[in-house]
Amino acid sequence: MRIGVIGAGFIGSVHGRNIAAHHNARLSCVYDIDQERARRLAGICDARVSESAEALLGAEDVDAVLIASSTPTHADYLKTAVHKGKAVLCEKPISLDLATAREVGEELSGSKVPVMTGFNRRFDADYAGLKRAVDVGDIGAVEIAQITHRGPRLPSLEYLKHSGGQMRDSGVHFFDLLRWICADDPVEVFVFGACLVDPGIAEFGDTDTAVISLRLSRGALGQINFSRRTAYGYDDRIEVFGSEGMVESQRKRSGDIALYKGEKIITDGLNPGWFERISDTYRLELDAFIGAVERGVSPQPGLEDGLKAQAIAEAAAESLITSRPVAVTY
Ligand code: ISE
Repeated sequence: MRIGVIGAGFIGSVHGRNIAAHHNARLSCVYDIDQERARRLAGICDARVSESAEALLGAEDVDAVLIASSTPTHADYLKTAVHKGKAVLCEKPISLDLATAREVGEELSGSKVPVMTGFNRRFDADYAGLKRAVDVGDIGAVEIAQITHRGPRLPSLEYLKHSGGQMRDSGVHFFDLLRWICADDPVEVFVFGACLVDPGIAEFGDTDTAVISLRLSRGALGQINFSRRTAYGYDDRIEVFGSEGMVESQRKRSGDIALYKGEKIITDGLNPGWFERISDTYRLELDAFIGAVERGVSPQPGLEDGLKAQAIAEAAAESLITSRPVAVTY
């Protein structure tokens, strides 16, 4: 599969390198608004540079497009790519605002062109293990799902200003995981948020710390806690508690060495960042995308999943402002 990448920043470069290393794919071209950045990635991956996104989206040597540019550009590129018949893997979220994302969904609803939303965490082996345990009934009926996502450090202010805020940028991943693992949709959300790491980000309406409560359609409750900063690496845990048991995925350490000395046991610490913890998932996600497109089946998670997670994020962002529970409408 010949793939074009739009956006050669951090995550675009991760995707570009993964494509170039994939046994069944080739990175044919790269576009970035910063042409020097595009040249750097293209150079490493033996690809060509496209002078515009439009040229890349219409190129003969592009079968599929990976959209990893800044969030406000996703929706237009996604629509154009599908209209040109190119399969798409689009980074989350689909748009900064739900109305635009929904317009994309409506406009593309009859299309057979495969679209996948970049919820890469679904491809983590531990999270998939949790889902399996829930699916086969190991814990009975789900009653409480609890997710921790902390740190390790505040992204740059420049990134945060254009990210759409903590609920849309970070939250969407976990709203998607919650729906996927519990096989149920949240119907109501309530959020307390704060700026405890950097009070300055309040100026553009963002938060760096949040506690989110959700009610799912079959009655189960969800709870998610976020912090943009830890003093100890990336801390992520998921616990699903049910009528007949509990299943959890624990914090991941960077290694398994333990030093026994005197009265202490000193073990390896946590992964330094979220990327180190989940870097594998980007490869597995790409592999799933390529496999699905080749087999002619819809790649999962699809556009519908992107829209649903975004609807939850939107309700969460509203609750953050109003300090009231907000119903989620899909
Ligand atoms: C970032 O945008 C991501 O996509 C990461 O997966 C997430 O862990 C992080 O919180 C977000 O800022």
